[in-house]
Amino acid sequence: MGQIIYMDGKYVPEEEAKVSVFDHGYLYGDGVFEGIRAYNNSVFRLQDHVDRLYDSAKAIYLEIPIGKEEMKEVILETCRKNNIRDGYIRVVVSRGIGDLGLDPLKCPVPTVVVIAASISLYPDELYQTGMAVITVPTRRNGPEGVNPRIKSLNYLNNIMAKMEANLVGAGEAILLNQEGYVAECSGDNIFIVKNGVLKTPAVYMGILEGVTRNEVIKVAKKQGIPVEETMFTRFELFTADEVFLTGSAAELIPVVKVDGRVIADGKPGPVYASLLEGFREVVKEPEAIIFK
Ligand code: PXG
Repeated sequence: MGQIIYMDGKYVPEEEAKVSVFDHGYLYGDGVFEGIRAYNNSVFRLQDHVDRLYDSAKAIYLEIPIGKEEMKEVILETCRKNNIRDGYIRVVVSRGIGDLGLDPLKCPVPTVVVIAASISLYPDELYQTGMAVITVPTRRNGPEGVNPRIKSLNYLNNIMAKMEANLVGAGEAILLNQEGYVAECSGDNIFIVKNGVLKTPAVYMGILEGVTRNEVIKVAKKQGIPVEETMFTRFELFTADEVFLTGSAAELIPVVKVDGRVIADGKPGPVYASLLEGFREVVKEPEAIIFK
């Protein structure tokens, strides 16, 4: 069955959900987006995602034509229209239709799209055996350009990194920042465990402040695991006791090899297992309920 898409104030069949070739989201990657999970009839951390969307928009001088409360209701209603209780939601706000020039002032009305789809989960096996990843030559763009805190439609940097990983059969790409410190992956944040301490790059290192990342930090604190938001290099990755990645789609994924170095004994570790269990408890808590 075709999906129902929210587009510019209307719920339309997917065949009718078409974006103009003059939309600056298409012409220039000029826009912002969110990827959100629904679990168990509830949208996970809806407020956090909506806040990040509006912050991203603000940073690129984009005024979203509806308010946050209406946006939350639109996201929930799009889930209802597609009968989604567990799924993956994509919100896209682009600059809108303009002319072929760069000037965003020629785009009077932003385009707003919400898609609520079922999620294709990663194979269970990945969570048991872990993933091999590499650091890639493409660096995370610095905050002096398109700040990595902006979840912009301009993901070319991340896509190049992902290609570099794909080409050598690695599951994800770790990007270093401009100074050579570990930043994050193409679509996930990164954590290491060393001597019982959980470490993740600080937001000022030039990363997207992941909703899953922040949740994992909270779960760790609740479990009494010390957490440091800090900076570290590839050396700390290679010599870590545990490495794992976080993201809305992936949740928590263990990493067992980085650039050919086997991490510890090559198996997902106990801190990872405990955090995954804690996280999967948290997502069960009812929050932004879809069907009342
Ligand atoms: N860093 C980057 C650069 C991201 O794009 C995350 C971290 C994790 O953030 P959340 O809030 O989801 O915990 C993301 C999220 C995909 C895909 O298909 C992933 C993301 C965006 C679009 C697609 O893997 N990213």
